[in-house]
Amino acid sequence: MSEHLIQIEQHGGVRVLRLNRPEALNAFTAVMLGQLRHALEAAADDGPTRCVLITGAGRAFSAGQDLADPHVAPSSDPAAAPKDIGHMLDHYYIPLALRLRSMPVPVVAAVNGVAAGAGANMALGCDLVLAAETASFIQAFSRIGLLPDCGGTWLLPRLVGRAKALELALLGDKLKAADAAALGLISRVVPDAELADAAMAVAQKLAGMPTRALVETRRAMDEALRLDFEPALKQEAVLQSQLGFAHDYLEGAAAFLDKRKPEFKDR
Ligand code: LHQ
Repeated sequence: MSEHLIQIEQHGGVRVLRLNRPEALNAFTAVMLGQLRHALEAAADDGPTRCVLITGAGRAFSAGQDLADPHVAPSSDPAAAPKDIGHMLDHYYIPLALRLRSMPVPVVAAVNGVAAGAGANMALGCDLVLAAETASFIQAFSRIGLLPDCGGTWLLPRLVGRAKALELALLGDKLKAADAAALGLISRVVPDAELADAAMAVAQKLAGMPTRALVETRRAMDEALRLDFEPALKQEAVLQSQLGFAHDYLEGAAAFLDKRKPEFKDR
């Protein structure tokens, strides 16, 4: 049996997925990416799980693709044909990025240390991103002759605008967590010692909320980014109509009127 490169814990409705190759700053190997995909599928299929929290073991969140992995490492034999590293994207990163963005529950990233390359963009693809004060984000791709992947070219300009997105991507400099928050790249920075508790509190709060409404909000916002104003208004009406027939709305509105705490259960 292969090692547990993704550690899985359950805390009530929160499924914690911990990237677990601390000796290599949680750099992704093909095996690890496969385990992460499997863990996300399992969380998506698990009814009681109402929020996923992704974090890293040790001092890093993730240093991105493991550059020593045989799938991408340049051959020491100059006569060997170059590898097509695009296969890693097609087979591992693209399905993973799509899965993250379409999870039936909200996904929180707790960035506990450096997040570089695909590690950074995997975090930025989550719904809420909290970071420790000493964490950092590096679009490390340009340093090694690549371009931002794992959604970077899509996410960065949308999150921070073209000028800053290009600055981050072209220079590949380390961005401190506080600067990432000031730019609007992430949602919140907390002292290192408080990250685990703060992220769990956010995840537990989300787990107690009307999951379907949260997930439709993510989907509607992603979709609205490519819509004009009027189609976006119409999309809201269609989705709101659907949510209006669901248990959680009926329960939420009734609980408000009854002055009691609602019990949400849709997923
Ligand atoms: C690593 C790595 C690493 C292997 C640290 N690999 N070992 C997709 C598909 C196809 C192809 C390519 O790419 C992609 C997407 C990508 O993600 S491309 C970007 C890949 N990532 C990087 O280029 C980042 C490389 N790492 C770094 O620049 C530094 O390690 C950072 C800035 C993250 C941290 O620096 P330090 O805190 O100084 O730590 P360190 O460099 O000393 O690393 C500690 C250990 O982790 C070290 O191993 P060692 O045996 O010497 O202790 C590193 O070799 C290993 N490690 N990143 N990506």
